[in-house]
This record gives sequence, structure tokens and C-alpha cells, in this order.
Amino acid sequence: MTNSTNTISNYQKIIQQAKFRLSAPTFKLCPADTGKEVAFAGRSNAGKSSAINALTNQKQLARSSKTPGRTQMINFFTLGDEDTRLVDLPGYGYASVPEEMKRKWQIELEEYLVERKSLSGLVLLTDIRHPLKYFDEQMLHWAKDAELPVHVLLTKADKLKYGASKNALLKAKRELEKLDLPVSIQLFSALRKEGIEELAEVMGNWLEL
Ligand SMILES: Nc1nc2c(ncn2[C@@H]2O[C@H](COP(=O)(O)OP(=O)(O)OP(=O)(O)O)[C@@H](O)[C@H]2O)c(=O)[nH]1
Ligand SMILES: [Mg+2]
Repeated sequence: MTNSTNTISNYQKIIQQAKFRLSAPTFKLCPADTGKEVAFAGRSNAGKSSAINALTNQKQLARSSKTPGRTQMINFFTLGDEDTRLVDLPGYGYASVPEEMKRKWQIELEEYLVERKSLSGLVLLTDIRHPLKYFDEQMLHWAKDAELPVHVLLTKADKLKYGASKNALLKAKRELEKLDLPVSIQLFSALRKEGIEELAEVMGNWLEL
């Protein structure tokens, strides 16, 4: 999974052209539902913004912070043209967000996953040290109902030793099989820039780059 060569794939080249397009505070205010987009979802602090920055090779494209719950909007980025997009969804599960706000966002998320026609795939990020929590599984079930392909990233893989990260990957794979969720999964580290090529390959196929 290391990107040991200096050559980057054609998919990566296109993804690196990512430009910020807009932040939508609600589902209704998203850009026109045309073309194709891939969304990044996960618990707050799972590493979505960091993954987007590593993937696009841009330090500040998606803001990442040490304050969980920072990404409150649906952030859209275009990849080359308006009809090819990457989406950073608001993180869920942040404890100090009031219940009312949490419920509101869960409804928005479900609506987005189910209704958004241009949504071609979901990248679900989950911290390798405590992966696939309750709401992650909820997301996976919504995606299954919407017949939306999902690719799971076990993030912050650098936090575990090599052997332990491989074991975590196997365990998560088995868990997903048990739930009868046909999804692909990989290790990812934004810090070490590991897993980028594999992720770009999946996205390139979904977006037909
Ligand atoms: N060690 C390590 N830390 C990481 C990695 N990716 C992200 N982090 C750290 O995890 C914290 C959260 O990262 P973000 O990328 O902001 O997470 P997020 O999912 O966008 O969070 P919200 O926007 O709040 O939902 C930050 O302190 C990052 O520096 C990684 O690959 N390795
Ligand atoms: Mg974020």
C-alpha cells in the first residue's frame, strides 16, 4: 500500500486538480445534482479532511483541525470540471453536539445518501483503533439500501504497528462480511501518505475518470 515510486496514476493526477467549490449548510443547498460525485463520511475526527488533503496533495484544501466537529457543512470540491466532485460530509457522533443538532444532521445525511443521484460511491472513514462504530454501521446500511458502493478506510494506520494494522484490517473485513455488507476496505494513513494510490483507483472507477 505504500506509494514508493514517484510516478502517480492518471486518476491521482485528475484528483489532485481538486478545487473548493462551495459549502452547503443543508441538503437542499447542494450544487446541481448532475454528473458524478464521491463523498467522504465518518465520525467526527476520523480523519476525513486529512485524507482529502493527502489524496489531493493540497495542505489546506479541506480544513483539518484538532477540534472535533469542525466540519459542519457539506463541502464540495470539483475535480477538473463541475460535473466531477468530491464531497466532505460533516462528521457525526461528536459527543458535545446537542442531541437536536445530531438528529438534524442524521436526517440530512440520510437524505443526501438516499436522494443524491450523482452520488456514485461513498468512502467511509473509521479510526483503525476503534473501527465501525454504531453510526458507521448505520451509514453502511443506508448505503446498501441506496445500492451505493462503499469503500472503507481504516484511518490513522500509522498509530498501529504493521502486524497489528493487518490484523485490524482482517477483523474489520470479517465484521463487514458478517453484516452482509459487500464493501471494499483498505488501510490508510494521511500522516504517512499511505493508501492513496489504492483509494484513487477506487474513486477513479466510480467517477469514470
Ligand atoms: N496519526 C495520524 N493522525 C491523523 C491522521 N489523519 C488525521 N489525523 C489527526 O486526526 C485529527 C482529526 O483529523 P481531521 O482530518 O480533522 O478529521 P475529520 O474527520 O475531518 O474531523 P471533522 O471535520 O471534525 O469531522 C487531527 O488532529 C489530525 O491531525 C493520520 O493519518 N495519522
Ligand atoms: Mg473535517
